[in-house]
Amino acid sequence: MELPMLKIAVVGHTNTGKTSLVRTLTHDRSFGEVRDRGGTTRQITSVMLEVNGQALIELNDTPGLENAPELIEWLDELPGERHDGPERIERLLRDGQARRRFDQECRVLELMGQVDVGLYVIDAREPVLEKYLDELAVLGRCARPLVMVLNFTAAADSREDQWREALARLGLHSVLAFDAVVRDPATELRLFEKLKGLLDAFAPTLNAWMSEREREDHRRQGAALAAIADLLIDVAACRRHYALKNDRERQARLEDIRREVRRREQVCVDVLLDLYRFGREDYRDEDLPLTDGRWPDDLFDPQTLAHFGIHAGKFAGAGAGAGLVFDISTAGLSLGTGTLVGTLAGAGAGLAGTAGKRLAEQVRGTGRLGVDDPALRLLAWRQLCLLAELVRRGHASMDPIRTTVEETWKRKRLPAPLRKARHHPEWSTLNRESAADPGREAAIRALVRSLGHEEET
Ligand SMILES: Nc1nc2c(ncn2[C@@H]2O[C@H](COP(=O)(O)OP(=O)(O)OP(=O)(O)O)[C@@H](O)[C@H]2O)c(=O)[nH]1
Ligand SMILES: [Mg+2]
Repeated sequence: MELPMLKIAVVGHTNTGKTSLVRTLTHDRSFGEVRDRGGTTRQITSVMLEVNGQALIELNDTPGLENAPELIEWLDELPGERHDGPERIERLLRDGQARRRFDQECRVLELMGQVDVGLYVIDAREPVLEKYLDELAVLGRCARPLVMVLNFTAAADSREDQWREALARLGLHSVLAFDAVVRDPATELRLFEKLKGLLDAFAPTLNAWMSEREREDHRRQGAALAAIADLLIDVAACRRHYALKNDRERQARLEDIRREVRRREQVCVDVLLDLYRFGREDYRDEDLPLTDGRWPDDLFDPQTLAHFGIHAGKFAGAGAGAGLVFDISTAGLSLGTGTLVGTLAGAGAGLAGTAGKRLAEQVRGTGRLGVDDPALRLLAWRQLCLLAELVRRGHASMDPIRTTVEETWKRKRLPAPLRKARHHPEWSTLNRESAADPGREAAIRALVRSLGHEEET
């Protein structure tokens, strides 16, 4: 069914965050130009919100209004038809001289005549000045519904209450508190709900758009879990070999692993931030457990494990250091440094079948290093905490997730796909450039399912 396309104009005084609002609604951080000064946007710019190739909503970003006080006087001086606002606007637009004088305003008013609704963006930190009321009076003559968007409401000096009262006095009751730089799917949804209440004919269009947003949220969460699963498989399967008895080589490989795994974790953090539209420059650290877009505590510091309440492995610090254990490929058997040389081959040979034989051959003469269970638990848990934090910004009540995640990752056995990955060094991109493998893909899918299951409980 063809849904009617809803046309929206985003209007308001200059430098109130109109372009930022369009960016937020389109989820496109590259839309237009945003700067902390007036007159940044000079042209009307349209962008389409589409579902399956069908354009549902047209958003029009506009240059800021700057000269409303003079314009309202000009309009009031026109003779005749005092109460016919649109007629007066028409006369303004037909008057060449006035058009030149009120160029910016005229372009906005012309657009208003072509849209279904206007979003009037207010910098709520500003006092309720006469010039803003003049803008509302001019826009009020366009005979289009207006929704008031109170922007900068998260600022300490926001005057939201004063604005609400002033707007109510003007008979403008469709008001929404917003903060265009904090991406918050819940307020975004409230805005579309508000439009739905105001524009009956577009209810099906707005419903379709809101469902699309919901699907997008699901897809995003799925992609985030896949990114975490990918990281965990890479790290679980990570291996470094060194010649037994060559202590210098062993130390060097240990450092390799630590460096690689830290880098790999950062890749995952960046993917998560990106998925939730937080570039390093536009999220605020106090909202997230990160510092400058990174986890502040080192993954391989025993203090970090303690901080997250995860028990360090029995042999942590015995030589390999926290987070790194020898020969993790022998079916979860952790071997301390003391027993390493003597038992490696034996442990490998003790495994059943050909896999055991292969391991035994591989371990003879070489030691292997990998990342131990506690570090893997920490790695999993902190990415899931970050994800929960990112998701929670949009859905106020996600707190219970934390405890189930915590329970699993602190105490229970590691999920089967990760235990399996221990035996598949070929699955780790930390071991080889391309780790594409059907087994790896299946393990990631299974891991996503088990991670997703926790998210839902
Ligand atoms: N803290 C905060 N800053 C915002 C918000 N909205 C916009 N800004 C900032 O305010 C400044 C102006 O934002 P723009 O989106 O360019 O404003 P505009 O209304 O399009 O400006 P013109 O095109 O010049 O009329 C930029 O520095 C934005 O980063 C908000 O809700 N909160
Ligand atoms: Mg702008």
